[in-house]
Amino acid sequence: MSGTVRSVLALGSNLGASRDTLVGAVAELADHHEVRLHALSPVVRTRPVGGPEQPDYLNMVLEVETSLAPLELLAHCQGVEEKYQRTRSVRWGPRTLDVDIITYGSLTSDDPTLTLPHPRAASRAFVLQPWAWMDPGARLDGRLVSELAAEAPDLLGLVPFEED
Ligand code: A4P
Ligand code: MG
Repeated sequence: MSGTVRSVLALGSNLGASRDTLVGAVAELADHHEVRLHALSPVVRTRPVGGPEQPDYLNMVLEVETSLAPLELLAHCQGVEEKYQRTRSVRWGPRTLDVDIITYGSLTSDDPTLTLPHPRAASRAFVLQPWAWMDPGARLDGRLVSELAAEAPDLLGLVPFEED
């Protein structure tokens, strides 16, 4: 791969066999000749933020190195969501798999099709805390991700995931 960029992706699932879905999704995301897996966070169990009454989520983040252009990476992520029969009925509603692009190098964009960095990431512990565990020096909007996580309102509802 030439001309690669590091990108942080966030995964979430709260329907079906969420743990297996996350493991499968990581494998599918990395199964592309222009994507290389660089780092993985631990899996966390989180209280739902926003949306209707719904089950807890499993969340994690990963960092990839890619030569895909931003919209190509988004299409790849959406292709993986579709493999898990993601349906988009209710905004912030329950889902088998959500894959969001949190950052793409240092690119910023306010395009609604692909907003970068992800507009809600800086206030969500379910993204920030696993990211800080994966990469303690990571920064977002010039701030340490670990500090942003400590300030996020949903941090108290987050616990490391343990198998039943
Ligand atoms: N889009 C724009 N920017 C991006 C980006 N950086 N990454 C567009 C990915 N997609 C981006 O997304 C809607 C549109 O956003 C896409 O067509 C894409 O072009 P979607 O995945 O279809 O819809 P969504 O995920 O329901 O909406 P949204 O607004 O992305 O939801 P969020 O903000 O991702 O929140 N609570 C816990 N504990 N854990 C969770 O994982 N997730 C959500 C979803 C809410 N509450 C949660 C969790
Ligand atoms: Mg999404």
